[in-house]
Amino acid sequence: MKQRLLFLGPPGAGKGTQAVNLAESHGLLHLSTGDLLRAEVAAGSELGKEAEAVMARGELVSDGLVLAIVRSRLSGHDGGWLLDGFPRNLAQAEALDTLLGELNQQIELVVLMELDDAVLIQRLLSRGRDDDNEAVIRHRLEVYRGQTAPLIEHYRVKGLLQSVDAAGTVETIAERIGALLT
Ligand code: B4P
Repeated sequence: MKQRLLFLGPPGAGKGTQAVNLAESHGLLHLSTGDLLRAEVAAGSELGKEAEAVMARGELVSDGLVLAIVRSRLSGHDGGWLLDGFPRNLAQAEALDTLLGELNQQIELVVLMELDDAVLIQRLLSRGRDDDNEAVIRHRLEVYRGQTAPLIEHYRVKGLLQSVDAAGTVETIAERIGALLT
């Protein structure tokens, strides 16, 4: 059973939704950089203050901040993990490769969740988080296409990438992902 996983896909594809369920059912460490950054914002920490305005605009928080968070959580963790929303650009992916080399760990599977823009936008508008208004959502989609989508090729050439149709019920999509883990 694969237990070092990475979820990739546009905002609203359901990465967080699937990651929470899968991490719980398989006993994996769930590392969502979005959730961790929102927790820093809520706590009013220096890091949170730096991240807040960037997130509200739908842009990416600086690589250094995000990497520090990921490094502190993965170091000293020997079990399985699920990275959700990280890496988000090539610099983060390369830094992750270096970090995992240091920790003597390897990604076993990258799940790419694919969904049409119209459905993504609808899902995010119904969620209604602070950064879920239409203008910001459209900007997040542009940032995804420009900065995150190149990671698809990065992981495809490593032979790690599997695509999943992210349309349908939460349960149906969970079954599709579960079938890739054996
Ligand atoms: P994230 O927190 O990663 O959030 P997301 O990509 O918008 O959402 P996700 O794909 O996880 O969708 P979800 O399951 O919630 O990023 C937010 C911001 O944080 C970024 O814009 C950036 O500023 C910053 N950030 C995060 N990571 C970063 C990094 N590495 N580097 C720099 N900056 C970073 O689902 C969305 C909605 O759809 C929910 O309401 C859900 O209930 C619904 N849904 C899910 N599955 C469904 C289904 N099957 N059917 C119907 N609805 C469904």
